[in-house]
Amino acid sequence: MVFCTRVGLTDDDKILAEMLMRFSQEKLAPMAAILDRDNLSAACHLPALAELGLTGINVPEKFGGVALKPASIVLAISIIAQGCAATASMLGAHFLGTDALLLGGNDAQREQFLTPLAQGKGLAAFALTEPGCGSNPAELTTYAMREGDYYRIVGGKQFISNAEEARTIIVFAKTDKNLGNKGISAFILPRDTAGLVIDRAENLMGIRGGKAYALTLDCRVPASNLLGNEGDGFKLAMKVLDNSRLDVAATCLGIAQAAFACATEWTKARMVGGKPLNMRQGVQWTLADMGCQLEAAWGLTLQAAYLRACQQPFTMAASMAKLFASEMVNFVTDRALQLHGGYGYTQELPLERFVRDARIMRIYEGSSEIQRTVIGRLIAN
Ligand code: COS
Repeated sequence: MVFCTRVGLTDDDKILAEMLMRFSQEKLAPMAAILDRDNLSAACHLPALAELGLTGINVPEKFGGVALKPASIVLAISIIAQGCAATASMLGAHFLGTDALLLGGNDAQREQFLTPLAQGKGLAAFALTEPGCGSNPAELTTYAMREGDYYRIVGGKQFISNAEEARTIIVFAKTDKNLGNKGISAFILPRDTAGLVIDRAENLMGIRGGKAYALTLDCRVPASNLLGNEGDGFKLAMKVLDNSRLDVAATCLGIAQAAFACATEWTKARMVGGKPLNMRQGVQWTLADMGCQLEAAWGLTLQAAYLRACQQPFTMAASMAKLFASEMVNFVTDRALQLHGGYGYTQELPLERFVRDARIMRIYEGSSEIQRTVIGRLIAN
């Protein structure tokens, strides 16, 4: 399948795709199994990602980025994920933090904090989830109290990707305990802030190179580190998540593309009863179902990217893309493993890793159930 013949992609995207495909296959793919097996951080790839401008593809040039259009961002993330899903996931978490600065920050905050992140001088992280709340951020219990020219932030966070490796963490905290989601504010927290304690990384089933940590906070940040006004945090998080759901869909496309490629090659080469596996009707039907699902997910994802590029509302389209692509990648990786038989279940081949990597896609950055809630509410209204 040729990426750049897809609707919405251009000749420039073809050049981008060829360059990234080389990087993904030559640099990322050979390391992917090692990061997974040895539980190492994909942050080892940060210098190379920065050199290619990938740390700032969502950021305008004015703030150190390279400002790709949304469809090109989808393309880029999908190609990174083909080589190493953990690296794509780490970049996705970086974009959560940088998008928050871009959408919620003033120019002084962007210059100070966003520019070095876009240039890849460090990673960003986005600390919304807590031990007691993931799907419903309105229930978060980390508090921020104004103390003169500072805010004191006290609480705990859970499953925060990139936290240990980050240069800057965007932290969400209640500035008014009585206002539900309208009492949530967002703060810029430099990683070296005193009182920030980062626990050891979680031992994850998949995406093991995309590290996630628990945080304990009793920190002070300058009042100028507040993003927007007090109470703006929830809507900012929702806007950032609209973007990030496209990034997750793109990661799903990349993992599924890699699994599908393995399946098509394997079934062509594997002989059963004197003919290649892919000459069997049952196998062809499985490949057909996988291909249809993958193409449908591409369609939904590029449609959402198109709406985003046109500055049209794209919340529903992003949720549809994330929901469908995350379910799709679980289907495609499962069928790809099945077509490989016993070999697929071994760590000699990447199929079992693809299956493990795919599983979190239905959970993080809004579970499938949350996406159905977002879509269902928008349809009903
Ligand atoms: N963009 C901008 N504003 C949005 C928005 C979006 N995508 N979604 C909601 N809002 C606004 C609403 O318009 C509403 O504004 P007003 O109060 O001015 O009317 C406000 O935010 C509250 O919206 P809503 O009532 O829908 O909030 P809920 O508390 O019911 O939120 C969902 C429901 C499910 C949408 C939300 O809690 C959610 O997305 N949860 C999942 C969080 C998540 O993905 N966590 C993963 C970890 S973070 S990496």
